[in-house]
Amino acid sequence: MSKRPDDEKPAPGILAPSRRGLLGGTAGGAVLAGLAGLGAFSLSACDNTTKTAPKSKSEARSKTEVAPGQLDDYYGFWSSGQTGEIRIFGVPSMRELMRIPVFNYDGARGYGISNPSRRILSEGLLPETKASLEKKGGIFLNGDLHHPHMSFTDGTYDGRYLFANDKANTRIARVRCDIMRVDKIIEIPNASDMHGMRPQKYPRTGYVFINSEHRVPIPNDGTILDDASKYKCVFTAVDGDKMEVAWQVLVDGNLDNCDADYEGKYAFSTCYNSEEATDLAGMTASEQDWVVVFDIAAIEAAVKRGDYVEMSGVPVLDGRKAANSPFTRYIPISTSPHGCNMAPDKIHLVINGKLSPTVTVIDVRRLPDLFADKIKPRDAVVAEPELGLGPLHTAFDGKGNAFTTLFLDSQVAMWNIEKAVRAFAGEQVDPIIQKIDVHYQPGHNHTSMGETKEADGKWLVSLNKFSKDRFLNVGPLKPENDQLIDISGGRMELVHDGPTYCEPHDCIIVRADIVNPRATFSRDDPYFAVEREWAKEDGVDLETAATVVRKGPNKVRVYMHSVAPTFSLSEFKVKEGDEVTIIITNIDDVDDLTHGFTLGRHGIALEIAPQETTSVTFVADRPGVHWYYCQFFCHALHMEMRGRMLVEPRTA
Ligand code: RUQ
Ligand code: CUA
Repeated sequence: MSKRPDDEKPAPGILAPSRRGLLGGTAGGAVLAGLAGLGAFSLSACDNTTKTAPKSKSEARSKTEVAPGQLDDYYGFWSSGQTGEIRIFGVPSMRELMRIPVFNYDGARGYGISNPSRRILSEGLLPETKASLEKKGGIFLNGDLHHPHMSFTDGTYDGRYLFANDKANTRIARVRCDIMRVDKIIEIPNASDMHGMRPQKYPRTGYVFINSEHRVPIPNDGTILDDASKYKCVFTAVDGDKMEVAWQVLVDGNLDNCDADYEGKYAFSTCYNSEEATDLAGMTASEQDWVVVFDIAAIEAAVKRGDYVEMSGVPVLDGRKAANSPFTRYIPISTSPHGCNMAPDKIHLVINGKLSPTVTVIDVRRLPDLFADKIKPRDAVVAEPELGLGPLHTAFDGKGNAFTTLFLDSQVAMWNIEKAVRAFAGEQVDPIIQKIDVHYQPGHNHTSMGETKEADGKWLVSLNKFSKDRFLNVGPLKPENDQLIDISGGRMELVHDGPTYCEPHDCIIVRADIVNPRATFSRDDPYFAVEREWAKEDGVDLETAATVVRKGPNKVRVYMHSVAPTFSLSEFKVKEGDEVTIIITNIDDVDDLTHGFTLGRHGIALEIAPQETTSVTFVADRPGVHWYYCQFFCHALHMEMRGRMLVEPRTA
């Protein structure tokens, strides 16, 4: 293949060091070895390792600039990988606006400290996990959040919820978009390391589909390590309304990423390690893996009939290949496919090759025939364009074009779906429109509204795993580089470099009118239902409270409220050894007037949003005076917003 005229020219005078050299010497070596086996090294794109500079600095700046006081057109919801939180960005300014703690501990906001957050972090854990955490503080402090996705109604975002996976501790979380806080987290049974996750698009979410990536022995009781036949992998549908597992399907291989169609009929997962090995050499030995298609109606009917085995309280169906299952079909794809992206045309599903330079396009209209065994699995494939090295994820502009990240080439390829279909049918037509360099090694990419039927073709973000020389050197660990690309003109133009803390895997870009969070809490919010119950039981009015209620010889509840710049209790007394619960209500009813409650030398900090009630429980084991203060700047006399807790020594 010769170099395309449209390939981006190097910026004058800038020569980039070779990233390929680096990868060849490290973990990339294994990937490259796999690629060599596939004979994929004939692409000239390999040689294109130059930097891209925007046409002119001021031109690029004017496109992304959101002037002081002006608002962005889009909310970006960014994952943060091993940081465990979701970040809210403004697009196109790429300013980070807020963070939502999800699986992580956040001392700024008391997430992992306050009772409401600890309930969320502990309640949905499996019994064996709860038991194991008992001696370790009761909650996990970390997570690995790869995929944030919004709930859908009729094929587009509906602004209700965000869902996110935790690969590290096998969980899934739901964020309420009205308050931008997590309200439920559940651990998935019979699984290990939840990875690919997508909500049902139609008729609504509905299900959240989630893949367990690593295969584990079932039962995983310590008696099995080497017997690969005992290792299992499940595809899980979580009921997004109830946040409970609806059903699981046993599959062959390791599942990776997933997506759902626009008709509510099918879900799809990429699947590697068809070899079912437990080491790298074994996992990449075969030249072929699959995309697994799940027939949702067939699965639901079987669950209804009771046609399943129950494992850990969950219906599990057999969708393995050898079982000739009515629930699944396995479409062969070259080895180790990764991203799985449904196009907004509602017809084409794009499977990204990773170790193969191709993406495979499936026409979902052929799937009924596939399930009826009228066609062979590969007959559902309608295109397989060769795009470059290491295709990982694909995004769409809603105008028939697709954008695929090329991890090894450090490029994004823009290509036309229809032309790819025609080329596959034998026509002499090149589906590739343009390639640009990104810096460096892109993983996910995402377009504005791109995973919905309202894809608008304005912006593309390339989430690059390495930034290396693009920013000031900050030490051995560098930020990632999330690059903003303008696609509104029917071509790609790189307009912004955005450093991000480890490690955004994925993001979504949502039109601003869809997201409408509250400015203050509602007083009957379920977030603090438990605290309301306590107050009722104790005959306390939360909004006027200033009282200590003794609940037993070693147990007290302290009720107070805050109004800038005072706490309703400027002092209170408890006894050494008391289990103390402080229940505090911010009665300020003003936008942006958050108070805090920090209790010195007790590791306690709370965020109390306007009209919110929260609480914290601890043992008062240090006799003496301990100051508490407000840590969110709230008033000219914010520094004075404080009080004292006296812990009286127990004499008897
Ligand atoms: S996966 S780099 Cu965790 Cu989203 Cu593809
Ligand atoms: Cu209240 Cu600072």
